[in-house]
Amino acid sequence: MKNKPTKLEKYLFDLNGYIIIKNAISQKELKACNEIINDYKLLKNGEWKDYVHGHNYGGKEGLNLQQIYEAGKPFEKLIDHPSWIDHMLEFVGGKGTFDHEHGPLFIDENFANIRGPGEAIGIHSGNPEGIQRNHYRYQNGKFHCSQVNILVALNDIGPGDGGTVVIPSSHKSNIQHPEYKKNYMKKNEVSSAENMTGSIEIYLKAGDALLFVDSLCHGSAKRINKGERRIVVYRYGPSWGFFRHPYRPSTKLLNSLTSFQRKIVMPHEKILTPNK
Ligand SMILES: O=C(O)CCC(=O)C(=O)O
Ligand SMILES: [Fe+2]
Repeated sequence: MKNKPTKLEKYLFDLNGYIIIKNAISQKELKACNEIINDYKLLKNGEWKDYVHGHNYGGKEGLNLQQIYEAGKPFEKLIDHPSWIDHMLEFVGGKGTFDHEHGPLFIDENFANIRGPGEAIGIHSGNPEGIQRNHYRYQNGKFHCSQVNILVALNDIGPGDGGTVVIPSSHKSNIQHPEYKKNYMKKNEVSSAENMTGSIEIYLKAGDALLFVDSLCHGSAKRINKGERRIVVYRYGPSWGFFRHPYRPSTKLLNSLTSFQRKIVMPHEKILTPNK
């Protein structure tokens, strides 16, 4: 059953720039995703396994498994998961306009992230940056966001585990946070998100998801505990968006998807050329 965004969720998303969806994926789905991650997590930066790429920004952000939607059915299911697909349609918006002609949505990046002790992603984003790709807009009673993320916890994320940190409402802020240091992608530097005034750390149970507009100022706390934090992130925008990184879905994946999923992964299924 599809989980439609409630009036309260729409209110809170508009107000804060994020909502939490409890039990977004089932225990069975969680187990299946984690078993697959066990097979991929030994990838090093720059290495491939099948169509999944080990990736890191060069700092202490942990390992990204880019193109995780290539890693099997449990990750394909996340493309249009009933717990959040209607939220994405609502918040990215464009229904009933020409924006939907070639597809309702587009995933421009999808990855799992595995992070160990001492690792974090520093604070980034925020409305004052004014970036087109991730902007927040509400007009004429409708949402028109350029990028909305679903971040699913694949294990419990509590104190010391390196939870995602957000500055609520910063998707509407007009002033750059005076404590903001834009250094999260520099080598060996992690600007701490958790100590910023006004920030809150989000704790999630395995299977819960954080849904947020990417212009929200966010990052993560540094992991202090032993072990690893596992999350999956899929980023949704309008069908006319483009891939963030130079990855493309494999033919194998495209052939395995439903028509609706294919439209989200590769909006223009049929390319028009003079020869066709
Ligand atoms: O790791 C997190 O909690 C946030 C991830 C994130 O914001 C990103 O990868 O852009
Ligand atoms: Fe981010």
